[in-house]
This record gives sequence, C-alpha cells and structure tokens, in this order.
Amino acid sequence: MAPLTRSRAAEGGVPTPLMAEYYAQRVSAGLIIAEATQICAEGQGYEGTPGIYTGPQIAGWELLTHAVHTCGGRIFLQLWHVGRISHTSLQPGGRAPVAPSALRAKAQTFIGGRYVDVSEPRALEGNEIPEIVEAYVLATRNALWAGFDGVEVHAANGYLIDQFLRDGSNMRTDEYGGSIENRARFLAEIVQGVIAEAGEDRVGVRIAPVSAVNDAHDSQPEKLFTHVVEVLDRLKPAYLHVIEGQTEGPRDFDPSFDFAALRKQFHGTYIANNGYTVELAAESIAAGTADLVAFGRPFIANPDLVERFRAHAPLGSTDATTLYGGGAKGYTDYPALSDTRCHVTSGIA
Ligand code: 8OZ
Repeated sequence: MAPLTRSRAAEGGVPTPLMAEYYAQRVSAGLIIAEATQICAEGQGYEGTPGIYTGPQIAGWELLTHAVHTCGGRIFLQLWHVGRISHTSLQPGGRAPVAPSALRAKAQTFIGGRYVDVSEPRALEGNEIPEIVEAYVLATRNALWAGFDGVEVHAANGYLIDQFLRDGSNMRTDEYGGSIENRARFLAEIVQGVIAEAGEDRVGVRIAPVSAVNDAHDSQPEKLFTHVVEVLDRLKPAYLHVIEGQTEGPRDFDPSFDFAALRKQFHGTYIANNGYTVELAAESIAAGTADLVAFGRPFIANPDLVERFRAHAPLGSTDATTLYGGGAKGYTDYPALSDTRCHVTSGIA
C-alpha cells in the first residue's frame, strides 16, 4: 500500500485511534507505507498531517503500529519535509517556509479546508542543512521506537529533497547546488544517516523522476535520476519506490523516460507505482520490470483490495469530498466484501 495523505491527525500532528483502525483494516496489503509524516515542525505543509518529532506523536504512532502488528501487518513510515510547499500560517512563528533557494513554487496547499497558494520561501543557510539531515535521523529513531518496521525517505513530488535535486528549484552555489552530484548530496546524506540509524533492510526511498507535481522540474531528468539511482544503489536501501508517471495523474506522462533502464541500475527491490491495474502489475512482475507493485488510491475505498483482486471482484469508488480531513466518513467506513477484518478499535480506543 503506497503512502496516502488523508489529513486526519489531531492537534499537534498526533496520530489518532481512528488512524490506527484505518491502517489495521488494510493489513492484507502486505507492506503498508504509512502517509507522509513531517520530521520537524518546519516540514509541515498541509493542515492535519502527522509528525514524528514529539512525545505525543510517538505515543500515537506506537498505538497504531501495535494495532497493525496485532492484525498481522507490516508498516513503514514515510519521512517528509515539504520545504517550500507550505504556508506561513503552518510554520513556527509564522515564518517563511525553507527551501534550497528563495523561489516560490507555483503550487497550492490546503488550510482551513481551502486551497491557497504556497508562501514565498527563504533559502536555507549552509549550516542549517546538517540540522535537517539530523532531523531525518532523529525521526528514524522515533519511528523505530514507535514500532515501525522501517522508514521510507520521501524524495518525490516536489518536496524538500526533490527541490534540492532539480535545477528548476535549486539555484545554490555551495556544495548542495550546481552540478547533479551537488544537488544529489542532500538526499545522499539523508539516506546515509537514516541507514546508519535503522540498517539497510529497514530503509526505502521514493522518487518521482518525471512528475511535475508541486512545480517540480528539471532540465535533464534522465541524467539527474541516473545519477540519483547510482548513488542510491551504492547506499543499498532495501527498496527503491518509483512513481513512474505524473503523481495522481497519467502513467504515460513522459513516455520518453526509460524506467526499465532505471530499474536495471538498482540491485535492491524495485517497487513500481502509479496507475497500475492488477493485470499490468502481474505482467510487470513476470517480465521483471518490477519486483513489487504499490497500489495507493485504490486502497482508499477498498480496504480488502488484495482479496478483491484475487476474487476478480469489482472495486468500490472513492468519495473525492472526504479525501482530506474529517473523521470516519470516507475513511474507515468503506466496506470489505466479507467481514473478516481484524477489529482493533475496542481494545485501543
Ligand atoms: C496529496 C495531498 C497532500 C500531500 C505527496 C504527500 O504527493 C503528498 C501529498 C499528496 O507525496
């Protein structure tokens, strides 16, 4: 199950028993990658997203991972810093969001149930960068403490790491900007630090080489991501998770990009994602163009997606009005075909 932002955390970015129930309903996925979760206060860009840097947040996650494990599941946490995809009203002290360079993204975020333009960011000082790398390491320690089986570094979708990678958002003249090697340094330092904390087999990395979401763009994406995957292959995370098209959009967003070549470059597990049908997933695994396929959006309305695939049963459709924020409606109330799911609420509510 791919990470899905649902914006239902409580005040202070604290995960709730309702979130535990939602994930416990979906344990038949095999491996769940939990929603993008900010590693520090500055890393938040949307209302209602959870964090993994305070005591109450860790306690909330602990209850959630316990529910998932009790029901027989496995769960990684996706570590997130939004960088410039934020708004002053979500930032500590109402300050500007941080980014590699002071370039405002042509993108929106949601606050108070409405979409608003993101704020103008300020460029990070060189000495602040190691502090953010350290925040990823501490977040990893917190995630393992809270019982997660591992962590996924979110390097996709135009957020902070992706902002460093791409020349459309990184104008730095220090060792974190300019050449492709320099732009990939931030990601490399984070993955190295996170692996040192958790071990190779408990770390994954997600990238979105052709996605233009959140104003992500690069003049040479193929060259950039060839280097990125070369670096990652050396660092040996357990898996590389690749959005092979436009995020939340078409698979064939950039048909010229050679994902098969990227897959061959990486010797660990390759998880393919974006717009797969069960048939295409089976074909890709048989052909060796993927080791695993992650499904995201179909899991929203189909907690028993795997069983439905197996039974060739029709899939339930998603209510677009309850995707972000709110409570149980459109979150934990989607039915399974047969009620064989693990019920955990009474024990933990
Ligand atoms: C949808 C809404 C808000 C954030 C991503 C974390 O695209 C997200 C996200 C998705 O990676």
